[in-house]
Amino acid sequence: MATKPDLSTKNTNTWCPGCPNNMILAATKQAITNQIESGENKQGDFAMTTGIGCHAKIFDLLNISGIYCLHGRTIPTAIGMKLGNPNLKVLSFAGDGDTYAEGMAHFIHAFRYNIDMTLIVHDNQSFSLTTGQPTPTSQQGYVSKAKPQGETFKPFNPLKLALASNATFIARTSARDIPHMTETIQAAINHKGFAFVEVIQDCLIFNLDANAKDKMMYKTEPNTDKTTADKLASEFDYNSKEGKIPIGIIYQENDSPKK
Ligand SMILES: Cc1ncc(C[n+]2csc(CCOP(=O)(O)OP(=O)(O)O)c2C)c(N)n1
Ligand code: SF4
Repeated sequence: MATKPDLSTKNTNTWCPGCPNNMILAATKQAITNQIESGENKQGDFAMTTGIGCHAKIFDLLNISGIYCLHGRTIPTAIGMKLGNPNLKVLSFAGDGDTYAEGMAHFIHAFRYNIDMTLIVHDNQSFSLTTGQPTPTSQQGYVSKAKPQGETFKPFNPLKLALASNATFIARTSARDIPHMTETIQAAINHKGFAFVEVIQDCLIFNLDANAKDKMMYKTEPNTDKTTADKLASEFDYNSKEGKIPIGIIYQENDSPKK
């Protein structure tokens, strides 16, 4: 029988009380636990990288090895880790600011390289650690200290960008739904190739208008068809609080090569 994993640390939790990053941590722990208890992996198989931001504090609270990277550099560091030890299951935690702004070039090329690892983006539509500047997924009109007259730029859709970059695994889940997040993260861990999981996450302090989108969300079946994936990815307009947000495996290429 597999040993019960010990994924907690004794470090102080410095997230705001009730921050949904706690839910992402809980789901990640559960996904790793499921992998270990099913005999697929050992705790020592897992390693992580994080960016810099509120999301990155997961580094303090998840008991696996890793590197706390530079802002925007969580993906290339994870790729280096995986190339150094191909037996590792590497989880890369990133913010929307972290990955869709400063780290954007790494995000696009990671889909081409299709290295066997998992990217989890905590998308709260805000650069929260640095007090709420707008990111590339913030909605137009978002008023912050950085843009007191409101964000003027249109947000882009990272799932559509991933599809255009030939991603082999794209999923979206919600930080308000721990079982769905757990299932999605586990599927990403087991995908042979670069698995991108976008977690829609509220921030309790900044960009409050972007919060509470769960009424718009619905669960979709795992999909392997690119045209359907494009339609699913297009449903959520990051600029709007109306319409539908599909969550689940938006696209998975079945014959993705193992790297
Ligand atoms: C190279 C570099 N660029 C910029 C920063 C400043 N910085 C640190 S955290 C942060 C915001 C993080 O926002 P996001 O990645 O969206 O994560 P969140 O805090 O929302 O979880 C920024 C801009 C930095 N520390 N290093
Ligand atoms: S600022 Fe937002 S994202 Fe950061 S810890 Fe607080 S609630 Fe969480």
